[in-house]
Amino acid sequence: MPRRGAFVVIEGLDRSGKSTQASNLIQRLDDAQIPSKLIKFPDRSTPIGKLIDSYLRSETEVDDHAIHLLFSANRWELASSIVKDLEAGITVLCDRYAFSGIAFSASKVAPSDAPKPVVAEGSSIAPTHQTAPPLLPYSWCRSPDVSLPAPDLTVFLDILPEIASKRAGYGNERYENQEHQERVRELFSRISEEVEAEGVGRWVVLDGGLELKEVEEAIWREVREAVREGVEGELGGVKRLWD
Ligand code: Z5A
Ligand code: MG
Repeated sequence: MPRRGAFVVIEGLDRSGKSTQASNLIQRLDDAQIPSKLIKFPDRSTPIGKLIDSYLRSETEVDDHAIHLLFSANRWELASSIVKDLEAGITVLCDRYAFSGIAFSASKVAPSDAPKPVVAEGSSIAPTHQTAPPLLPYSWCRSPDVSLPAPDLTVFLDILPEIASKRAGYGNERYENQEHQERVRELFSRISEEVEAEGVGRWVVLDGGLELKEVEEAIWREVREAVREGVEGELGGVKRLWD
């Protein structure tokens, strides 16, 4: 089997520490003289990325379907260079990927359909909540990313939305509210089950609420193993998402 770099994705809820850990990790890879590259989605530097940036800052309104396709197109812009780097022996570390795309879009509900307490006036019965229907079907959200390069390892940083909401910068952009984040967390759980069932690489859940150093060490152990598998030819060729 060919030797190649490992494709490692860091996913997680907002403010779970993905970008902090990704930059620490790239430094460690560099120190260990492992050829590596850090990429991030959305990549806000491309023309498509600039549109996405404006949408996330709520400066532009874009149809939910269209913005989902733009997030995916933003990944496709880099797909062939990811494969080229992996085949050249470079480990590619990616801060958010297609799993964020599915989780954030499939968790959208119409504002007027948001769950409301259902209780008769004067009733002593505790309120129940209706589940609002999703705006975009889950399978539709998955489809534009079919055939993108598949990660060998996805590290998911789990954190309770109420803890994440206390971290710096929370709430500045679209989607950064606890209700949406709860739905996103459920969607990530469904995605992780599919990744495991369909053999789309390894999915590891780590506690993003721990001390920075503890999280870093736990990620490093997983990444080192993925890099070793790549060097020793155990990863095989680059696989494709959901194939
Ligand atoms: N999105 C989408 O809809 N569709 C897609 O296809 C994709 C994304 C790819 C912007 O993403 C939005 O795009 C995002 C998903 C959606 N929506 N929301 N909401 P982004 O990746 O550009 O978002 P960001 O601005 O980088 O934020 P983030 O990723 O949510 O944050 P983070 O990278 O996970 O956290 P951090 O910046 O590393 O850390 C946040 C703060 O916490 C910082 O002050 C750290 O010092 C602190 N921190 C980090 N770790 C710890 C620990 N362990 N303890 C204490 N404090 C910590
Ligand atoms: Mg980040």
